[in-house]
Amino acid sequence: MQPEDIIARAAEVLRENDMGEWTRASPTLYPHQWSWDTAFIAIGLAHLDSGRAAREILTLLQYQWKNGKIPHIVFNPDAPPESYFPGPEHWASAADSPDAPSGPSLTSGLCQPPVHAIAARHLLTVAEARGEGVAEAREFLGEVYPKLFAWHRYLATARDPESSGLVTIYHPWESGTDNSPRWTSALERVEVGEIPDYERLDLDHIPDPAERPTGYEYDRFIWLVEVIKHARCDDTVLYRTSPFLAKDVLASAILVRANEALLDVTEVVGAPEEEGTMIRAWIERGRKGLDERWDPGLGLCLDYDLRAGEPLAARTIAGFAPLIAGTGRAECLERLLRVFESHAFTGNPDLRRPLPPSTSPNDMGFLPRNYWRGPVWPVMNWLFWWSLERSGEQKRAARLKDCALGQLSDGRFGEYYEPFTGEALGSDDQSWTAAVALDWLAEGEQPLPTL
Ligand code: 9WN
Repeated sequence: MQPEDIIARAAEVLRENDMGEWTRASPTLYPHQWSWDTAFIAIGLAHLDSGRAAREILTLLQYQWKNGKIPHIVFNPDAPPESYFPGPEHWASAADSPDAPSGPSLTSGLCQPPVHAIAARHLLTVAEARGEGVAEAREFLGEVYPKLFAWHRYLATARDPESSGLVTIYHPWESGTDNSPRWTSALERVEVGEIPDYERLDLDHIPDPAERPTGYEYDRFIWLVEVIKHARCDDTVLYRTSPFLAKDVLASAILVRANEALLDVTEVVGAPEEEGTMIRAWIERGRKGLDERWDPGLGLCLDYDLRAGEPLAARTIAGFAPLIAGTGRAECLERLLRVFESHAFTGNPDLRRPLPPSTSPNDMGFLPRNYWRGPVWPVMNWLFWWSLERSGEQKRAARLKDCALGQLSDGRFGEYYEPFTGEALGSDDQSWTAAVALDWLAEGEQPLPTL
């Protein structure tokens, strides 16, 4: 496929998944609105229709919880019954939380990595570059700023009572990298209590169950949902009771960059000076927190299990968190780049393309077809490309982008890809895959379609 065909197909995928004011994550496997997917989708949509991109984010924010939390799923009331588990019925009791948005129960009680401010800021960048819709983009930032500030404050307080600079999660789904070996040992320590009978609806939408998490993992995922519902999603209670309590370095790194984006927004919207001061402090604290989780032996940054009181050793893409955060320590960045390009990651000679496998082929938990245990995720390629550009690594960024686009020239817009064969896995026509392709190609010579 040529770039113009990739653009046309990507726009078609977003059109097919467009539900009016929001976009489903994929046609059948994920018929609802997901939190971090929304942010990436808006980054792509910005090139096709800036107003629609703004509405994508605004729709999600309508369901923001009173404590600032942006829920990880907003359920589509029109999705076919039995299309996704756990669906809205399963989360119904989360609406009992005093922090839940009023109205019918339409959200999960979890959250996901905070890409939203990066996406919101991106809308203005795209408008400025195109010389079109700048006033509207500024107006949009004025509308979302207080909500994004509340979201980041929630993460900096309720999700970090230790003021460590690192975000705490109660469930692997909150990391967005659900069954990554990052969480294996913490999950092994979870003793599963009584869980309701459930059916794995996800397995109906993919050709091979080996591409999805195992039953062992799902039992733990569902048990943790029970624990969270039982605590009425109360952060203070969960700090006491959740058997899974971990500091997530990837979400924390994304938060550092999202806070930088939010700081830019404070200037655009003329936010109170003390809010800018708070955001600056969060950025500094986030970088320091990541520094403290650096493992010199592995040359990676490691998550931390608060329950066990120990680092969670695994070689996964999350280990490159300081690269994403743009950490101040040059020796750390150099070492990270060496590891990124070593046999353990993109330099592995057997890879179809030098793209980062979600888990290193040298890690014990590596499985090349299984979800976050090895496959390459296009949306993560975008995150690394974007971070490399921001770290002044233009050449490396360009190489990564070319390889990532080469992978997408199969036109399938897979959710993830087998690293050695390049086969598309999981769902086809995944919205965020199409969105990042559009963002990569939008600056080229090719004319862009409208949505
Ligand atoms: C659970 C929608 C989401 C992504 C996650 C990805 C996957 C859900 C699932 O799909 O998670 O949230 O059912 O497997 O892991 O990152 O946001 O695309």
